[in-house]
Amino acid sequence: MGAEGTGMNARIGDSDPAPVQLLTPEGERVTHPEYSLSVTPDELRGLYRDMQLTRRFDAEAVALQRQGELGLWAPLLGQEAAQIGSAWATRDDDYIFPTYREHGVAWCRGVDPLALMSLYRGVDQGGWDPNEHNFHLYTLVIGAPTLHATGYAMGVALDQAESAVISYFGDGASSQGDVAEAFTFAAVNQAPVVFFCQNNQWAISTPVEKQSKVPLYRRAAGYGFPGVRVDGNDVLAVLAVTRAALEHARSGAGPTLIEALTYRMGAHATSDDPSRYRPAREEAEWAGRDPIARLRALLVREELADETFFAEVEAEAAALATRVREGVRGMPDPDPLSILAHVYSEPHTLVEEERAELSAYLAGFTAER
Ligand SMILES: Cc1ncc(C[n+]2csc(CCOP(=O)(O)OP(=O)(O)O)c2C)c(N)n1
Repeated sequence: MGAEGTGMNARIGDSDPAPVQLLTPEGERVTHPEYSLSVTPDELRGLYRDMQLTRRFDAEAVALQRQGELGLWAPLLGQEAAQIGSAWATRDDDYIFPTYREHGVAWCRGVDPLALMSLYRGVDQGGWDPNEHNFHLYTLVIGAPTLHATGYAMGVALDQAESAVISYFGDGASSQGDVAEAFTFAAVNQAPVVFFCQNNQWAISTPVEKQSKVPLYRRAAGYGFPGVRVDGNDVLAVLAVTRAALEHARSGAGPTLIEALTYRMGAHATSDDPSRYRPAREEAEWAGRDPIARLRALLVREELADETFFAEVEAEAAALATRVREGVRGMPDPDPLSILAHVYSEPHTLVEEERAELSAYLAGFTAER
């Protein structure tokens, strides 16, 4: 079947297979000739819970930014299935390179949402210990993490470790030279890395048609590794496809490119207004493909969850929002000099000079009072 028939992306040509799907928008499980997934009812409820809690604290972060408590926030609304599904596919020993929007992946790796917010509040330069979670710091330079991930994956292979690496990036980032370099290096070195592209259709105001003449997953063929397109709003399909790609990497067979077709339902960041460039009709269409509603429909259809379960998740989400709100408001301002604390691992004369200059400048404020 041509992908156009799926209504997923009218811009994709007839020769492309339909994106991998294991759960229809109506919440019905379907089979796929190449991908299957065995999940317990507990796991299905766990996936739902993670998506719902992530959505809740993401919404809270947007509200906090509007109240002036955060400098900026990049909402993940709409991308919960792509993130939770792919994160669930990773093992603890796998290493993850996120962009700046991977709040759901961070959540699944045990990174506290408050740590993410401390970065966006500007009171912390990172917020978490990457080695504690095997989850690298957020990177705002688009495309760059694909290179970091490839280098790291080559190291993993040299160490003969049996883990894999996953690198997140967007449809816009796919146009960066860094990504082309990462693909080449990963391919020729058979690096154990999965390139996970969340094609959320827009790179700020630039639509995906301006990024590529072919569907993004097809780019992989030119570099000599497999590319697969998955329905990014289907958490089960994303889990199955990412799990297979990570296994492929761990087995020494090299990289895979996954293109998860999804939609950024909110603004690119809180400084952006998508109504200025995005058709309302398109937004409405994608609202009908909500990833959380889809899994909820399955849970209801198969009687795997009742109203008590949904109410419990709601209550947990509300408690998380409260914790996040109070935590953000209570964050102390950092010592201004701490910005120079980790420039080099050893003392450095230039840094010391800057520290003295900044100290004198700050002392001026006290003297004036
Ligand atoms: C190297 C670089 N160039 C430009 C920017 C400015 N910029 C920030 S986000 C963005 C668009 C990214 O779009 P995409 O990769 O599709 O990811 P999304 O934000 O949609 O998740 C751009 C151009 C940047 N951060 N880094």
